Amino acid sequence: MENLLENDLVAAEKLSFDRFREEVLSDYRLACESREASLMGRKEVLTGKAKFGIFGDGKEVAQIAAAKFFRPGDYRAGYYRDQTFVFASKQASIEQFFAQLYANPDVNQDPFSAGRQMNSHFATPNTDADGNWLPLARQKNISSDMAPTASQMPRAVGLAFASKLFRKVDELKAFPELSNNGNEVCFCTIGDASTSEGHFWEAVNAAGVLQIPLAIFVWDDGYGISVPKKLQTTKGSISEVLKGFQQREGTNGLDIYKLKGWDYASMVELLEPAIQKIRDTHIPAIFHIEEITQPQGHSTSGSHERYKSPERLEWERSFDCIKKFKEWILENALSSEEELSDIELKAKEFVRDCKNRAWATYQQPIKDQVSRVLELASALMLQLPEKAGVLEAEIRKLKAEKEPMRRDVMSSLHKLIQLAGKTDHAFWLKDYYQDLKKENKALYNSHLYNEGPKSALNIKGSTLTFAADAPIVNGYEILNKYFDQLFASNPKVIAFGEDVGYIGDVNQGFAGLQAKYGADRISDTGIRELTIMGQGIGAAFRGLRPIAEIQYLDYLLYGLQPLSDDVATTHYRTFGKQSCPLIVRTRGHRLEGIWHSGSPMGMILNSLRGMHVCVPRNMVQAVGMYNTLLQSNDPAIVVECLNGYRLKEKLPQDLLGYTVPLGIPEIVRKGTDITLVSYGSTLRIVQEAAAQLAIYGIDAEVVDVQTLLPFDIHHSILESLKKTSRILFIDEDVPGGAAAYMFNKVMEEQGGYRWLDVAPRTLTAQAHRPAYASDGDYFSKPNLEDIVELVKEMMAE
Ligand SMILES: Cc1ncc(C[n+]2csc(CCOP(=O)(O)OP(=O)(O)O)c2C)c(N)n1
Ligand SMILES: [Mg+2]
Repeated sequence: MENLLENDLVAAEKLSFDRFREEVLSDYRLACESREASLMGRKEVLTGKAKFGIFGDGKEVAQIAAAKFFRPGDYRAGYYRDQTFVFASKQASIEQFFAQLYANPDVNQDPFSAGRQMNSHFATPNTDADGNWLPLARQKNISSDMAPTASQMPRAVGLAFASKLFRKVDELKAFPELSNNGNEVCFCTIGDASTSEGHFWEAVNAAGVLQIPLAIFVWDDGYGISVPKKLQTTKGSISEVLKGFQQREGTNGLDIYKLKGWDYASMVELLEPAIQKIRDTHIPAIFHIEEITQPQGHSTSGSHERYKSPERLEWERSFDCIKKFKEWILENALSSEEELSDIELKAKEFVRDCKNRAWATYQQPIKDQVSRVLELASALMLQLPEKAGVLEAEIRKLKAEKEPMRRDVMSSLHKLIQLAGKTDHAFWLKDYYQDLKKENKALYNSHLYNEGPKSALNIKGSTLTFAADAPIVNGYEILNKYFDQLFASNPKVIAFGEDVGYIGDVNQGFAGLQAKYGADRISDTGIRELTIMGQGIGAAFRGLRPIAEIQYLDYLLYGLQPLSDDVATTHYRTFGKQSCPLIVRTRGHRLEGIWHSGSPMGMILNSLRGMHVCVPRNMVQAVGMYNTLLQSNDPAIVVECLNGYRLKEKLPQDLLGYTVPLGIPEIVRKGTDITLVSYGSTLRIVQEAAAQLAIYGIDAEVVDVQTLLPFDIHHSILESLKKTSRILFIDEDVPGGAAAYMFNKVMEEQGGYRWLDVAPRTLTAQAHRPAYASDGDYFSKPNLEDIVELVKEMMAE
């Protein structure tokens, strides 16, 4: 009996040793394959088959170790060095990696970005084609990578913050598909040099305060391109300088670990309990992975021999993680030289095959296009023997293109169309040209916004209804009643920002609601606009409906980078695979002083294509816009009128049911003499001006555009202009800002110039920031008298 037991134990031990050995060798194989992908990837760029390459060589072993603890439900917010982590997590194949390197626009080949992103920018879908949320708790999730250094930090905070909500908010227990009780960890990766960015510090501080399951890995290879650590980081060590953030008995903060990037065994051993601790306790951690190398240098754009000393290069060679991994395997008798060489050889063959397949798949549709053009060209030659010379030259040129691109096809076709003139054949050429134009448009210009059922443009407007005895209340009370009903009816909605929680925002929109719905759903944050946006991005990515607040529009600049680089591009850069339905709530326009009166709408319009921009004239309209946005997956910013909270409005009957359609202006005063186009706080001044103009016998039509993005999608302003033949665009942005944008939309896009009797105008604020106090406002921004004067001038013209 005892013998039997002993035999079993021996057998079990042997089995577990075999499994262990198998796992180690499989890791070694993957490290070799990933390295080959880097080496061959670089060659593809240097031989001109790809434009640019950035690779994860030198980081393979650390990433394989980390990926072991990356579970279904977890998130990665990383950067361009993480190919091995993503391969190890089985979220990318090597063939897909090459498809992206070649910029293959077929989303089935490059499922991360459909050729829209540089290589090593990975992503996994968070919605299906109809915009329904996928079961994120059951899949490994990668939020689409970005190139700006440290831009992954704000959203990493949000991805981890969502776990805290899913764990702490009872109402969210109803969504097990989205989270397993908040047990998910966000794996965030960053280069050593990028920790110099403010984004990093703000994110670390926020994570330390919030206590969220965030694992930050710093891949420390000692350089940010050419600039060494001593010029990047105080004391030359990120873990050293972060010590004050370290969590201790009875404090918040983060755990800090130091690891060596070539030491496979120690990393695996340490990471297992460390990641589990994050999962269990939600105490975030930093893993400072030191002694990492970069065998091929930063990217294909330069060579590191220019800035690394011979000693450093020599050290990098001897501490190459794959070399060290191999030594460790041999020292521990887990394998033989022969077996490992065989693995290396097979890795090379495997990657070469993947690469060749990716290239052939990328080229095939283009080659088909070339064949079709050549066919058309030959047929044309028969019709136009007198032009045989030029046509032959064109055919030869296209045939000589060894690696043709879509643009070569378009350019050839265009030339052939010119040569074909009025021949019958021109029809076929033009037909094919138009087909390809359409196809390329779908490949390169689609998915800026949701295009399916979750597009905000699908949401129809509803009419307002009022009870016979509807009370007249302050604007902020409308919002307060609305948010109360919203939080009661939609468990996915959360709100946060500076002063949003305890006092219910500086204008009392959320007054009393934290006490009612809990300090997790309606919360105060530190003064950190960047990571407030990040909190919103991550939460939106995970299927919640965050309303993230920027206290005053003037401070949007602090949070603009993640909105512009991340939110506004998410849907586009993933070919519609990811959505980020964040609502940014802020208040602005028309108060006083350089930093409390801004209306930088041109800045917003130009940096946030990919978001909707709502500029409600009052709080009832704001409510209608929030309702519309909450039914869609598109992200948006809503700018409430700062001076509107104490203005009286009639309380509608059905706040939750009221929707304002986006891109549909409203005529707030009918008139026949001139069209005055405006929005937000300035609109009220325009309305007052219109009333005064009526006294002088001028009948102005006043149009509230309601949303700047989208803008007047049915061209209703043109209809007004057809009637009045005069138009003036008024706002309080700088000259050339949003008023110029509206002008361009109506004149060029809507063809408004055809209906003009007098020159169209814009009336804007001065170029400088507004001076303080009421006189400062009066002389800095368009005022009633300015509007009346200008309109009279236009009427007299
Ligand atoms: C905001 C921003 N500034 C500059 C760059 C250009 N840039 C790309 S990578 C890089 C160095 C990053 O070094 P590090 O964070 O150490 O990562 P590594 O490449 O060494 O892994 C720089 C300066 C950028 N992409 N984004
Ligand atoms: Mg570096």
